[in-house]
Amino acid sequence: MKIKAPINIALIKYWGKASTDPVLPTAPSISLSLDAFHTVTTFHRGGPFSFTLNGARLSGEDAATIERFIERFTADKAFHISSLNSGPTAAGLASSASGYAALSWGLKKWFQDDLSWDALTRLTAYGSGSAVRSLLGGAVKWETDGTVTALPFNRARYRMAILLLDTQKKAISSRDKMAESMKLPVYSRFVQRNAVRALKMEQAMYADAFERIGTLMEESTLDMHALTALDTHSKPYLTSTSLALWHRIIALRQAGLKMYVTADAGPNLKILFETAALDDVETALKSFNVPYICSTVAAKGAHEV
Ligand code: 2P0
Repeated sequence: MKIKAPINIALIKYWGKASTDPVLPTAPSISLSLDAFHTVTTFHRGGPFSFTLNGARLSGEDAATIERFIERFTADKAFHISSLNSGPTAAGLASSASGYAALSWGLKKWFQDDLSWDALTRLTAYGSGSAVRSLLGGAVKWETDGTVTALPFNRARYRMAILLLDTQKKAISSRDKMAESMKLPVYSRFVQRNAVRALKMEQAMYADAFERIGTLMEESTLDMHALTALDTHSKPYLTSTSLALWHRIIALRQAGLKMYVTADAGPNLKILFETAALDDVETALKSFNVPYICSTVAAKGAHEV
């Protein structure tokens, strides 16, 4: 059995856990599932159990983490799994989201096909919080009570470009960095602002109001990255290159080319724009002289292929 799941990029960021058991976020987040990169995970019958990621067998703590996750679904380990990410792994490009979404969907299919949607999403969140959003296509909301739902979204109208500034593994995991952010005195205000933004984003998506969607996305992004810059234990995720390109995008927007920027647990920028502006956006992106990929919004979340 083979399961494919898309990456997702948050427009309203998930940045902090209200609870780790079960995994619940401090504020709602909203994402778009993207066709740009995905994970394909294959389940093979017969033991001994092993997990291969991008061709290399996991060992040590990485293997133990995956085994603990699998044990939430089944005690039977007479199978092995191979998982392939089509994009870079652990570089802030949502590989853990597509990876855990494909894994949990496959585990449900093989061992617990009658598992409810709510039970599946709750189990998936133990792997990676953002993975719950890769279970669905289009725009997806993950709420503070753990609920995961699709939002109405005009998929065809939008594209997202991913600028690949640095595809090395990130120096600090988002899990550790968000824990540091939560210690900051300003963190509770971030949560309040992000919860309000999530409500406004939902309304903007209903209204298909591009500028509101883009502005709310940038606000949530900058708020999250301010927290990563305020924590003194490790470097912020955005680099001088990220910020320089961000400035160029703002200048282009002021000149009339509507592009809005986001970034996750790494320096790579993602740009939301209208499909109708694809040619003009590509001309602009080429002038940046960095590799990029323009993505459509995925119709489907995790599914069997
Ligand atoms: C997001 N990120 O909403 C945010 C924005 C990165 C920046 O969710 O600790 O792998 O495993 O639940 O989901 C990345 O963190 O974290 C993430 P855990 P996850 O997409």
